[in-house]
Amino acid sequence: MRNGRFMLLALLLACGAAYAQDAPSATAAKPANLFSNGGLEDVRREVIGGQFQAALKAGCDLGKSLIINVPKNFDQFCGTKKLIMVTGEPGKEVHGGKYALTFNGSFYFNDRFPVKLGDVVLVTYYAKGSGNSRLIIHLGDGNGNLIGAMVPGSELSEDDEWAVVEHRLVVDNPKALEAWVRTEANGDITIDDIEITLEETPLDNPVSLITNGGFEILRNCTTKTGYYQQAAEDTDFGKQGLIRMPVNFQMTCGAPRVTVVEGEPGKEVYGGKRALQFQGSFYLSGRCPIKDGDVVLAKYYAKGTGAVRIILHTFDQNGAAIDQLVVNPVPLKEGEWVQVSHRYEIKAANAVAAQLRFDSANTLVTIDNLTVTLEDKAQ
Ligand SMILES: [Ca+2]
Repeated sequence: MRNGRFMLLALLLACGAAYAQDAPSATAAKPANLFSNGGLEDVRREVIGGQFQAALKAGCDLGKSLIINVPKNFDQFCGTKKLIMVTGEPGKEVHGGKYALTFNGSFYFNDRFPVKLGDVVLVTYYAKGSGNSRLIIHLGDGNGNLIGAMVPGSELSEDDEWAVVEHRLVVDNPKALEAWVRTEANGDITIDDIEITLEETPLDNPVSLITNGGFEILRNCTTKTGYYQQAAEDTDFGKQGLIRMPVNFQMTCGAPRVTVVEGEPGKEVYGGKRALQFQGSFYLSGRCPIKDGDVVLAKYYAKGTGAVRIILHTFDQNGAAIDQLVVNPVPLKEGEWVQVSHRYEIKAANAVAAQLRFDSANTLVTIDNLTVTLEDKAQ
């Protein structure tokens, strides 16, 4: 058990490193779905017996019939509390097609697909219900032996609304050759339209000290509880209830508005599908490793009516704040993307980490494709 817990901790830590690079800004043809039954439209009939009977005895809710439908690629129970196929209208009871699946707890699908070290696995599915869910990718050595797992953060769902869940996971186990899928929920969650693809390798992407600089990967949050409930009193997040925010957004610091915008590259967004629009000031959550004498370069694209800058906060090894490195706001052009660059010289013997705070002096600004790198002093 002790080993198991250590393993889990290791996996959670590995998960933190999962967002290693930004999504590429240009994509070619849509990559193939590695998940065989994404819409859950292929169903098979199961008479309650075998593992289904065992699950029923263990208290799993399989519905009221002795013959049930399950997704064709259902594999096995794993602490499943509920497993019921639902039918209905697209956009309502199901997200697409005729079928969706309501479940609680965990279970395995039998899909297997090849992976290798460095692959970036993108998982998307639609969910609604009450609670959190995620899709865990187990890694195997090619001989059927489990050698690790990629465990993303759990994503919130709310009853009245289908919302997309996205995971971006980097295969960091050099022995990994194959992967399979387990779902997990801590409430009754209905899922549909599951897609698993491998991200194309970014061609020309500088290795950035921060992740998700393109603001492509979002998480589901609610303004009904917790931080966002409080923040929503002063900040317009676009709507109330279930909202979607970049995974690397930490908190506002006096901001009348923070919303994700979607659109076309070069127009509403600079690259990819999404950008972040804000007014005021907010913190990104990631901390960049730095040290005394480093020169930090922050580059991003922005457009807006006013000006924008990043204030760099530095911290010591205990996480205590040392300093704020402040640069002048850069004036922007409305309706036109301009590249903004800031340069910061770290002059603190005890500095080990830096955090970024965007500031637009209360003007409305859209930002995208942020990278943070260290200046190469050899040049
Ligand atoms: Ca469906």
